[in-house]
Amino acid sequence: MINLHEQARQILRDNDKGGYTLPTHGLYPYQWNWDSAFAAWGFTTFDPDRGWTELETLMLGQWEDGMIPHIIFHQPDPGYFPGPDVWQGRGPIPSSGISQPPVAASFMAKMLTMHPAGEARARAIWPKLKEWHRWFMDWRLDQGAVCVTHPWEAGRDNAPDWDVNMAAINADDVGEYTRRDTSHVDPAMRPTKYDYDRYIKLVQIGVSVNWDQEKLLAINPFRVADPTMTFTLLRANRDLLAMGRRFGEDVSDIEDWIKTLEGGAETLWNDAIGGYDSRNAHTGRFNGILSNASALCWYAGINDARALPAIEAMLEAATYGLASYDPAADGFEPVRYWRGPSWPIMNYLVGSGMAEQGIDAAADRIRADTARLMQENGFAEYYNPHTGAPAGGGTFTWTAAVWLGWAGDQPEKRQGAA
Ligand code: 9WN
Repeated sequence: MINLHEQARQILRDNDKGGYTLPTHGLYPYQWNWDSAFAAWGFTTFDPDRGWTELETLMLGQWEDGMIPHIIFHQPDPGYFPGPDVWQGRGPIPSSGISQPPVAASFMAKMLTMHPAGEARARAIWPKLKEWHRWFMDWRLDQGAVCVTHPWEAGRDNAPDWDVNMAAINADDVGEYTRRDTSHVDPAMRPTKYDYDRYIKLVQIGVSVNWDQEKLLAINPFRVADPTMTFTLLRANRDLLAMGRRFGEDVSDIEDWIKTLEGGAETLWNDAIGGYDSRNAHTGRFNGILSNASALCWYAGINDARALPAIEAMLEAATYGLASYDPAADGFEPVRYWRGPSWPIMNYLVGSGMAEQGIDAAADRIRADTARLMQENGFAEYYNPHTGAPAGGGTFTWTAAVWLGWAGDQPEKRQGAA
């Protein structure tokens, strides 16, 4: 029998660029923020020293204002667009100008439990994470919920959540550019040109004010309060708080952030869909989208019985984990990126959160389904939630990490053995 653990470890080693890990070769040739946090956790299952290094390298990209960028361009690579010349980030290392879901503190907490000897390294990283969280609290709140200022910031790039706000962006003058992603992956599995024109336009808007957050607040046409960001930051602050207490740090502002975010999370509840929704911060209107991010409330420590029926229905409507978009909704596309596929990383965040909150049946199912995806189809970026067919990039770092840290852990239990 093929040893999936060894395969997963080999993927991490092969994607290791020495200090940071690529999501996958070719398609994503740089360090991505939330991918890196998953990679750090995955490495810690067999090489803790390398796991800590991953987080330390991520911190090296931190901007003076506290932001940790979504991509750090350690070495130029023509295989990805848009690269450092387009982004013109103003950090210590060339980078993008936006951030990504702040899961790093939560993975650091896990790593500390797995490898207590790493405490000195965790203590050195902790203040940097705190400044990053403060940056979100200073610049990204709408009624206490966390906003994204670019679809790439949520990590759910072409999710239907953004459609209304994207339609309000005029990208007529975006200019000529050549995409690279569609030379690596089937275009049917990627965002459309319409989407890319707007992604690039938003980058140009950020560059026009040198990524000054105050100026961007006034001119950015895209601002969406998002469950991914709100729930991951809430969870990350809880983990940061617990570690801060243990390290004897001043945590009073983190306690306040948690209260603010709990209030903000409640403002994302949309009765009309029976779920947590994204909200256009410019108009105050809900987007009416039930997604896998709607199911992150448990991960954030909010055990909300109101949210369960719709998520259970989404699980019933798919065969392999939680679809990224409600399979019953108009516009569901089973292989197009964040408009339908099942993503192991989201399955992990949702499934582990449910398990912590005692939602056992759904949690066990998500975990078993996620394991089957990898057992049957290897370590892909995402998968068709009906057939399990692999999609997007292959030999994917964070998928391998999810196997090592969660889905592939205790397989005998999942298979129903005593
Ligand atoms: C843009 C690396 C990243 C993930 C995102 C995923 C995808 C990038 C892209 O790949 O986004 O950031 O070029 O499509 O949507 O969540 O971090 O794996």
